[in-house]
Amino acid sequence: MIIGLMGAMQEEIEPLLKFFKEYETVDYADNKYYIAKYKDNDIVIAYSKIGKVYASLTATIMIEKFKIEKLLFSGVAGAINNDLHIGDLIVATALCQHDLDITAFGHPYGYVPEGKIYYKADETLIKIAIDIAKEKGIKLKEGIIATGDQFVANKEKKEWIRKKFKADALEMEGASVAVVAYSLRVPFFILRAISDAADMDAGFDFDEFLKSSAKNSADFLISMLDKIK
Ligand code: 4EZ
Repeated sequence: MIIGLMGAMQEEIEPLLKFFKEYETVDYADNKYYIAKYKDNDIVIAYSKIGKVYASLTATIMIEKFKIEKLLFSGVAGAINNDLHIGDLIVATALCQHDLDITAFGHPYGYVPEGKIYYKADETLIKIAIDIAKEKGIKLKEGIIATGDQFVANKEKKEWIRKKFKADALEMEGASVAVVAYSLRVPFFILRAISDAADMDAGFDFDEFLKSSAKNSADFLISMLDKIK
């Protein structure tokens, strides 16, 4: 099988590249794609750059050009749910776009005609994650992740996203990866470790915890590879 592993930032895929050690680098569409082997599987790794547009581009290329058959995303996120603390893992059950707004025409937030507000992640991959977390005694929250092209560092904005979307965490790529993978019928999985609480201190916390939280998330993703069939 060909498995795609994706992040948004260099720091988010660095632990993956370290794990695989040997890989081939392919330059494509102004980005780099790293091709590795793991047991019987081919692995394609890339970071997209931050935001929904770059993430959509990378997810599409992984599927259409590199022919990946599952797409797993690893990275960091801002916490909304108070259960989530820095370093904690959250797996998305569903994702939505908090910055998508044509409410002027009577549509709900996060919705455009012929689209959906929520995109559900693959249940089999989620189950694998839950089983591993139980086995290893790792805290893993399941919840809704809200995506938008903004670094949220504001309590009111975060509260608004919580209320409108029942979201547990927020970031800037997940839902766009979800739309691409859903549309192209590739099972997808979005994992994040908390780097900040999307509040006044978010910028500072993010800088402080990006690396350690990105590694938490990447290490967990790696532990899933043996169970993907
Ligand atoms: C986006 N990612 C942050 C990229 C920030 C700075 C150079 C995750 C994230 C996030 N996104 C962590 N905390 C966040 C927050 N509070 N708001 C949005 O996916 C790049």
